[in-house]
Amino acid sequence: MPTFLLTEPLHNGVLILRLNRPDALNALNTALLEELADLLDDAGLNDDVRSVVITGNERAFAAGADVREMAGLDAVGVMQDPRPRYWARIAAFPKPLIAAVNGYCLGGGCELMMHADIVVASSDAQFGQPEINLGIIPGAGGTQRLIRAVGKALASQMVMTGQPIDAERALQAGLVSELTEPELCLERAIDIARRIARQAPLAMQQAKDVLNRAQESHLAAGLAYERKAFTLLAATEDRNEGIRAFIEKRRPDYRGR
Ligand code: CO8
Repeated sequence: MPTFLLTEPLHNGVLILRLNRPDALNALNTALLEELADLLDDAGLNDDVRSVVITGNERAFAAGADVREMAGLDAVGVMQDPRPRYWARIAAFPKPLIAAVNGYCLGGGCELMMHADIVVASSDAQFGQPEINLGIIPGAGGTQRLIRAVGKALASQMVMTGQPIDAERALQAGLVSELTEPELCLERAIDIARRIARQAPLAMQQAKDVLNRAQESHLAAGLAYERKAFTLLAATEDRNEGIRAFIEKRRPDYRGR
């Protein structure tokens, strides 16, 4: 049974995951990351799960990797650390992942947030990569994903100074897609997740795959990849259903086939 992650019963195809280490501002220890990787693996295989919302509490999405746990690791310990494997499984989650971020979103927490496809942030959220203050650097994609999200100057400033940016700045920089009042953040993320959950699942997974590919490939390769995915979807029943429903002026009934 998970102990550091709370789940809510699946509703309208949306699974809600809540990071649950309130005494440590949801610091991501190894056990929490393993639970998260396991849950996302299961959600990826469960046809009833169409989208996932991940959130923390009102004080913190997550304040980083667990510094106390890290303190016990020497170079060999870091080399043998199982966490990179958990991060890889989180990154491979094939369905839409929406983060609802209140409060601190720092270090490994910011890196986890950047694994989400869509981020809704509360006006009180703070985003940062403070690892430099500990004599280290981000180790779960923080340099690479941040620079792709906000560009070189702001990413360098955040990584090199360790100082966080506020929610307004994160919105301007494109790190998050929407801002809300603190008490509305989760609700808005669930709204978005529900809307996504109503769409054709195979098209949604292809959309995620192709969007992610854009971060890793040059334009011509990305366009070719998009074209292949677009063509593949022409073989699905849901594509025919979607187009037929439009013409017949009714709601589509998608089956994931
Ligand atoms: N790890 C462990 N415990 C934490 C962490 C953390 N990252 N952050 C907060 N806590 C704990 C505190 O120790 C404290 O516990 P206690 O009450 O037992 O002393 C409790 O949470 C509450 O925290 P504070 O009392 O410090 O709360 P404040 O409101 O005063 O301050 C801050 C909030 C500013 C967020 C402060 O807690 C802080 O600076 N936290 C550390 C932030 C940080 O440095 N994060 C980066 C960590 S390093 C990292 O993420 C590297 C990722 C690499 C991943 C590689 C994987 C392979």
